[in-house]
Amino acid sequence: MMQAVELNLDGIVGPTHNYAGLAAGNLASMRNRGRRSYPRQAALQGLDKMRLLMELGVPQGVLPPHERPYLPFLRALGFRGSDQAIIAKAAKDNPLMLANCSSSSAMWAANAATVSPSADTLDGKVHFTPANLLSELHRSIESVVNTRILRTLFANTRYFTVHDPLPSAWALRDEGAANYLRLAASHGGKGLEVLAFDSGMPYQPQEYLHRFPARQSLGAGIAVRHRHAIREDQAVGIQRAGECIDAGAFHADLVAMGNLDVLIYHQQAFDRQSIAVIQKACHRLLGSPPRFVEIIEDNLSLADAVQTYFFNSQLVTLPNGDMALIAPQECRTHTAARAQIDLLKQQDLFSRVEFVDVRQSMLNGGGPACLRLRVVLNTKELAAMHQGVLLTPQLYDQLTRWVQKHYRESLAPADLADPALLRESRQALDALTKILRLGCLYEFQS
Ligand code: SUG
Repeated sequence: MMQAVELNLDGIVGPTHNYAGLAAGNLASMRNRGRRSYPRQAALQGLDKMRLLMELGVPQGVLPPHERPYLPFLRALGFRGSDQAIIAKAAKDNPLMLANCSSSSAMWAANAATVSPSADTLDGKVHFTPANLLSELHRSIESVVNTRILRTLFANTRYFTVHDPLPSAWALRDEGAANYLRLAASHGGKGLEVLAFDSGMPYQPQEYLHRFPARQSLGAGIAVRHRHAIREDQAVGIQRAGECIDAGAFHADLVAMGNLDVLIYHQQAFDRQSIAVIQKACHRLLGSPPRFVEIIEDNLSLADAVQTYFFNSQLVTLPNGDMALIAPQECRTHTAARAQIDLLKQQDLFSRVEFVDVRQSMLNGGGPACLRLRVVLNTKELAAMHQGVLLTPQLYDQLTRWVQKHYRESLAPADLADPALLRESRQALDALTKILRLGCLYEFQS
């Protein structure tokens, strides 16, 4: 077995970070619609979280923001003329579409792809399936550029396969690693890949009875399992309870978190039978009983879990083998959430707790774990990927200066119509591709 690490790739918050209330079923996004946003602060908060992980000794990298407003999409919808003319016309005729093309939502990298480490796949390669993000218009735009970014970072086909996103069909809607957990004895060892889904058969009527969209299909999990060629005994599906979605937990990473042999989940997250199946499969694969912890409703209600993003903490392995919990600061002052964290620490599930301030992201319904894509890589694979995105103290300083130079302090929804915003964003991204040594990545650069 080869030594492996878990690399956290965080999405850098983009220059157009704003609150347009676009995400149906995401309570924070819906509630904060129209609020003034602070892109510079948002990006710096994200970078500070990355620096913390780096200083803890956890491998950390970055994913660049996408070009926004995304002109190619507006052109595809029939808008014609110069970039400025298109923005002016969209702002007048279809401001909602302009908002959809201006979201910085690619920052929530947990939704960028599903990743199967080489220890789990038949061909011994790391497999990526970029998510098609079909359920929300503003997010579906991300998949093309996510695919390009992943193919740039993981270009070496000897080690990596970056598939196309799944076909754009409702029965195959896919939100990536936000609905995925991997349980293993060590990062480099064989893992049990747990693929959560939100509804049963593709056209089961009950999925339409939810108040909010059920974003992850069973069909996606099955397809990912096949195309990644995950070994037979190393993949298992789990259905999420519909009540979670209606309570505002639009992804599984709002009701469960895991790392290595630890799985912490809310009582209402999954049905009991599925948990038992996973526990058994995990025991068999790991050779020892995994540590499963159920947080019961009486100790932390589903509503409080969604409000604090307790389960959206990052549970990470430190270089000394201990685990650390990187929790949103909202949990620090919340009595029930804080009590659960203290209890889990007493039970030795992790030895260290860090509270992070990612409030600008939280106001759009994205916590610490939403902001990162986990990629388990062995030593050779880590060396074979693009090194320019790996965070070092120098890169952190460069990126901080870059944000301070290019990002606006604040944005109101009406500012999305400002043609200068497009110019500024492109200048910022152009400079970023040089810092990260990415070459020509965006359409506007070609
Ligand atoms: O898809 N918010 C994102 C938050 C994603 C959270 N990710 C995970 N749980 N892994 C979403 O709902 C808000 C965008 C807006 O309103 O402009 C938004 O898309």
